Amino acid sequence: MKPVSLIQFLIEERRAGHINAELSLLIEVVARACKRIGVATGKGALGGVLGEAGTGNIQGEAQKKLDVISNEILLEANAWGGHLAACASEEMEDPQQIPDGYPKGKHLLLFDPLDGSSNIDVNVSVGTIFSVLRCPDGVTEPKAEHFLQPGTTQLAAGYVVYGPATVLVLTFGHGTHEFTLDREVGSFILSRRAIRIPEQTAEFAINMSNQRHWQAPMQRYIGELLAGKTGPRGKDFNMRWVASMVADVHRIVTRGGVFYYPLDAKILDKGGKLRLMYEANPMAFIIEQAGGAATTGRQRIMELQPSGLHQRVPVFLGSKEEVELVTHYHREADGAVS
Ligand code: AFP
Repeated sequence: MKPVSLIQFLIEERRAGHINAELSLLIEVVARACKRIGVATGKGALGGVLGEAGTGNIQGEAQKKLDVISNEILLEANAWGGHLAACASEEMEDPQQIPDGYPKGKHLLLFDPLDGSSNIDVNVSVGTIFSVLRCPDGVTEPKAEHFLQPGTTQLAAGYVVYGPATVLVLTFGHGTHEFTLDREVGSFILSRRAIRIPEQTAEFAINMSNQRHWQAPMQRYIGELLAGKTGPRGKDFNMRWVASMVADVHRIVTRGGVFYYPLDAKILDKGGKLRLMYEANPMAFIIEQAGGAATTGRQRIMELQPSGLHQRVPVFLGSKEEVELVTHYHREADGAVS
């Protein structure tokens, strides 16, 4: 089979009427920027890119040098691309306007420039996550409120994992597709088209060290998984936790499974750990387009009306049957279902 490059695939999507020229070119710019981030992360200690940047971000987290470098690479690439009205990042409090003198486009881009940054210094896979929205008509200087659109309005979502291989996973709402970077040629090549995630799984991902802080429905559900064959589920379950959402989700996109970051007593005041606009929504779109499910434990993530650019939410995503069961346990506990 002749290899299909990302560029060819984007042309096919345009011919199929799934995307327009501007969105196609925007994805090319984002993919190119991610190749540069991949080069920077690949240098490790030799590139002087490990360790703290000495600055903090809007999340109140200490920034890693590569958080700052990745953010700058994405901002710079998209400033002159001409396909954006503005962009928003996990690393910045407010949206970034397109500098005067550069052409503006009709799209809004949200991104987590380097997800899993606490894993960088220990050489574990990290990634970039992005989501594309339409800029409301007539808006020339988009503010945070113009980004607050439900996940169902996303035009595109994707992530790039910087691991042993550099892999891009992408959806425009017509299936989820995977591209692997051919480092010799420097092109992303289609490696899996129209991915389907198995509905059943025996593999779950959660930070077990938070167990004592979980709410009762989560204690019940995970308790049943851990009881395995001897418990009500009648089968054994295995656990994985990379602590890079992008890597844990890519495992699920590759072989199925579930990923949970529930609400717990430690993060109750924040509403969750993971960010809705540039972690939960894009991952939910990708997972749903591959036949999986994504909820907050109580409702479909993509139907949430966002209330803030850096809003946090509980995340339950992956193989449909398990996500539906754990969501049922939460809704049952709320008395929303019997
Ligand atoms: P960092 O980007 O600060 O490393 O956070 C990673 C993350 O947002 C997500 O990628 C992980 O799934 C989750 O946090 C890990 O959380 P714990 O540190 O609680 O395991």
